[in-house]
Order: sequence, then C-alpha cells, then structure tokens
Amino acid sequence: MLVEADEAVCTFRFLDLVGTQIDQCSIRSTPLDEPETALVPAGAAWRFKDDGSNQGTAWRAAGFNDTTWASGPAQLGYGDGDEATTIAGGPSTNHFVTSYFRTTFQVANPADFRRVRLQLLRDDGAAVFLNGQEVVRDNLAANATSSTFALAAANADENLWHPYDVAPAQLVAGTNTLAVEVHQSSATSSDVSFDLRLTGFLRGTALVARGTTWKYLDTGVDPGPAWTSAAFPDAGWASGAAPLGYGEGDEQTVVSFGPNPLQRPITTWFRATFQVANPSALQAVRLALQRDDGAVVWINGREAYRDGLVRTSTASTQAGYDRLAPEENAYAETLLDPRLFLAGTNVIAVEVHQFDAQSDDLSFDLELSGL
Ligand SMILES: [Ca+2]
Ligand SMILES: [Ca+2]
Ligand SMILES: [Ca+2]
Repeated sequence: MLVEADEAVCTFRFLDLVGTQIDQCSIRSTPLDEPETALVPAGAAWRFKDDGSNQGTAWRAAGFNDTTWASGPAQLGYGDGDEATTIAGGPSTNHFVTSYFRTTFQVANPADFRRVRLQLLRDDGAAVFLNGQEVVRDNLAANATSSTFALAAANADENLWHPYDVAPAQLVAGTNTLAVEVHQSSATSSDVSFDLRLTGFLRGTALVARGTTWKYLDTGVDPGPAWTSAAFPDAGWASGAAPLGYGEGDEQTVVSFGPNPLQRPITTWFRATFQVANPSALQAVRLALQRDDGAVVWINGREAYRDGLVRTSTASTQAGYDRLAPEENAYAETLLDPRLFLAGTNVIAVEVHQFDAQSDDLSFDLELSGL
C-alpha cells in the first residue's frame, strides 16, 4: 500500500504482488459532509392499526386505503414512557402480536440519489415494505404471519437505529409508501417501540455526467506524454458519446480496434473538458468509472486515479486483470482530491487498457460529481 498524506487529504493506493494498482481511496482530514435529504425524518406521522387484527398482506400495497386507521407521530408504541404516540397493546398478559404502520413521502426524481439509508428502531421484530416490496426484515422470521412472535426479545438494542441500505431504484417519482409490521417477542413482553428514518444521499453537482461526449483516439498510436495536458491538440481525434467501446453491444459509440481482431490496440485514449465554478467550495469529487479492463484518469495533467495497471504503465502495458461481468459494467467509485480541479475549464484525460490484444471487449464511461 502506498500512502500519500498532507494537511487535507490522505490517499491510499493498494497494489497486488506484481505492482498492479487494485484499489485507491482518499480520506479527508475533516469528515465529508455528504449532501443528504430526509425523506422520512425521525418522529414522522404514521397511520397505525393497533387492534390485534390480522391485516394479511393487502395493507402493504401503496394503494391500500388506511384512512380509517389512527395516526400519530413516532416514536409509536407502549410500555417505555418514551412514546410520542401510545398505541394499544391489548391485555398485559396476552399482548397483541402484530401492530401495523404506514406513511407516505414524496420523491421528485429517484435518480437524484446515489444511495438511500433506512434506519429502523424496533421492539421487538419488524418487516418493512417500500411501495409493496419488502426492503427490511429484522428479528422476524421470513414466513411470519400476524400471530408470529419476533425471533428474540429486543433488550439492549431496542432504542438503537438499525441501519439498512435501500436501492434508490425502489423509490418512485411522486408518492412513495412505507408499510411496517412490528411484532412482539411474547404475549407478556411489556413494550413495543417503532420509529423509522429514511435518508437519501444526493449525487452532488454533476461536473461530468455519464454519457458525455468524448474526444477519442482509437488508432493504437501513442499520442505522447503531452496528451493529458490542456494544451494538447485533440482536434483531429474522433468524438462520440459514452459509453464508448466495443464488443458488448451496449456502447453508445463504437470505437475501432483496427483490422486485426488478434492484434487490437492495448490502449485507447479519451479526453473531455468541463467547467468548475468554484473548486475551493468542493469538499471532494466523486469519480464513478466504468472500465474494461484497466484505466488511468488524469485531471488537468495530474494523475487522479489508476485501476488495474502498474504505476509505471506505458501505452503498451496490458491491464493486470480481465474485467468480466458484472465488474466490467459496474461504476467503481472513489473520492478525488478537490485540489486537482481548477476554476473555469478543466481537462479530463482517460487511458483505457486492454487485458490483452485479443480481448474482445472494451468499455468506458465515467461520472464526476462535486460534493
Ligand atoms: Ca417487546
Ligand atoms: Ca420505546
Ligand atoms: Ca476487455
């Protein structure tokens, strides 16, 4: 592992036994304040059904009519004294097993979020459904019915926020519905607790969007060391929208590998420009890179990221790893030092290297987001 550090950023570069860089990450001396939005805050208002009834499965659906249910803010429950809304639990020696909760929230565009975190406070067990799909099951058997107790009593963890990741694709534009069933651990357990927070982490400001148009050089002829610089003349290069590459059929722009499929160029070069209004306001820049097979990303002539290549690579250096699905289609993420970026026009230059001259596929796209 190579470590570079100064007063603002510490960067770790992980190398395998032959020197191929296999991962890179940077941490800041001050914690990253990731832009987020509270989709469902703690203490939100929920509809609830607390009469010991069996609601089956229809109540989980977005379109279920819950207007006859009671409502109140979380924390909901009984028995601890910390509830904002006390719900009915039935006889103390024969408590209701299951209580039901529903709420809705608005999302303008699910694609605004790169990740969504759900935090669940539950006593004792719970299952959470988002727009009718189960997203969390915590301390509750997979085949639980309304008469199934939680797997164990929540004791020390009854007041903790249990974290889960939810795929942003499970959100819908417009009204979203959360439906939660909370189960007691026994008929004599003295308490029930429920609260839930849902937080969306935003993509940040798009500096370079996926699908951007790039200049590219697909002749296999090394453009020389100046190709990463702003002044380099790339007017003669071809241009096309990402994803660029060949061999998989999902390319927006198909690049050439020359006349001989057994002697394909090892390296293909890409360049683009983008604007940054105020780089000193950036905490970090998130790079999300799709690459088959290896790549080096240069920002304004300085190396920003390297993946699957030795640090001494040249135009003829083969990538150390053959990227296969799903890795070849994934967007590997890392945080870049914001000091690489300039006010005004910036140049990004990316070299993508093949695993070998017979590799039948090449893929490239990327995204830069300012945080
Ligand atoms: Ca309990
Ligand atoms: Ca409680
Ligand atoms: Ca390949």
